[in-house]
Amino acid sequence: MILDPCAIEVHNDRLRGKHRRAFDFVSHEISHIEDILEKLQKFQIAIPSWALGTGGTRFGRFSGAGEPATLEQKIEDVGLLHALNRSSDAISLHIPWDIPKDANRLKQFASGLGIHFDAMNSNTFQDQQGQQHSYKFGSLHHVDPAVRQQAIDHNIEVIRYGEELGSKCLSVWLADGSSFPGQLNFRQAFQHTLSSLQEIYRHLPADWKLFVEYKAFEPYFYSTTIGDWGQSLLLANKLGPKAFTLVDLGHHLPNANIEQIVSLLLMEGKLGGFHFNDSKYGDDDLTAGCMKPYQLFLIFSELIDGMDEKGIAHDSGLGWMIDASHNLKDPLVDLLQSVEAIKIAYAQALLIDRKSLREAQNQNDVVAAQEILQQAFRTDVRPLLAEARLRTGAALDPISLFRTLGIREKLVEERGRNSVATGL
Ligand code: AOS
Ligand code: ZN
Ligand code: ZN
Ligand code: ZN
Repeated sequence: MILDPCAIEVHNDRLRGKHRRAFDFVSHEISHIEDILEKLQKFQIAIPSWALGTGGTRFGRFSGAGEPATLEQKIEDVGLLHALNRSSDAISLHIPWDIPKDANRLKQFASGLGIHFDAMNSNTFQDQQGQQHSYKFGSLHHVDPAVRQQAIDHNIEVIRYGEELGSKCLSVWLADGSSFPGQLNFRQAFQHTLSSLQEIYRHLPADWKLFVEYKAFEPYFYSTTIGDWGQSLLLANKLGPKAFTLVDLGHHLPNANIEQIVSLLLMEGKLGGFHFNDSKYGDDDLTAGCMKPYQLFLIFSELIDGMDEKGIAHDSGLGWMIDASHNLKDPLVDLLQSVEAIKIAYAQALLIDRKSLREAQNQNDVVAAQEILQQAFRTDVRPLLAEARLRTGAALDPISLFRTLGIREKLVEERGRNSVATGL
């Protein structure tokens, strides 16, 4: 047992007095505090298996010690996060990095830690050992039908694994694109992608969703076959009611207005889910909220407004997931930071005075509208998150507890210094 449950109680008892004072201070000003706390307690963010190890850069990988080397250990890591913050109750797997050998046993092991299996991710952006055809020139969009078929079959296999684990969603991200003008016939590449996805969609169980992730550039730098939300939405609309657009915050051209994109996708009933991360330049995959917390808040503002209008449950209506990976921090601590940042933005957006905002908008009162948003954004909601954690048996300060308990050191002791996670 890496984390002794009593340790959380001891930790919370020590911090309780200080927390009370901070909580009382902010909560007096908030009329619907209980409603917000309830929502915060329910809000869960899935953890991608590939974020549990240090990520690579284009130039090298610097693995940390004690990374999870097996799928069990990855689940164990997410279980640890969830025990600390009670906000990460699912893991998102990636095939072939996380092939489940004994799905039933894994399911049991995970549910013992309060963890279930979120979206399954396929991989047709790398060639695997023994694979017949190469993805060098793409997968679902490839000019050769045999390559397309191989990629289709892989996605169907991923669905099968997911079914065994109780997942309900397939996320497809393609590296398909081109780096040089003239390399591709755009319309043909798009049509091939559509017909390949249609074949995958035919194999999607009735209660599953298919998420189509777009990305403006990288690994190719002239065109991406699913390059933006328009292309993803076009595909999702043609595929049918189980297909949705997935928004990864790092996948836009610089300065894109992501909050406007998500508001329209929601309006169309085609927003499937999120990959949270933050960036300064491109798909930097940094910790959520570390660069542009106001953008994250504005995105949540649109999400809440749109979800409430449509009666979509905040906690279960959309797929919330982190997609981050980098080289510098302990991945578990980093994930705690990301979850906290996402929930801060969510809580701040819950504070927005919607009625006054609508009035200001209808009267073209620009100043009032801005003031209303900034009033919410500038509120320190951290005590609300802490209170929600306290009420669910999580730690008041997960990061400090992780560090004082020496959790990473214990993992290193158990797994060894050279234990490395599979992934990029
Ligand atoms: C790639 O840039 C995308 O963000 C993917 O969602 C993800 O990082 C990948 O599928 C990991 O395997
Ligand atoms: Zn992503
Ligand atoms: Zn990405
Ligand atoms: Zn990213």
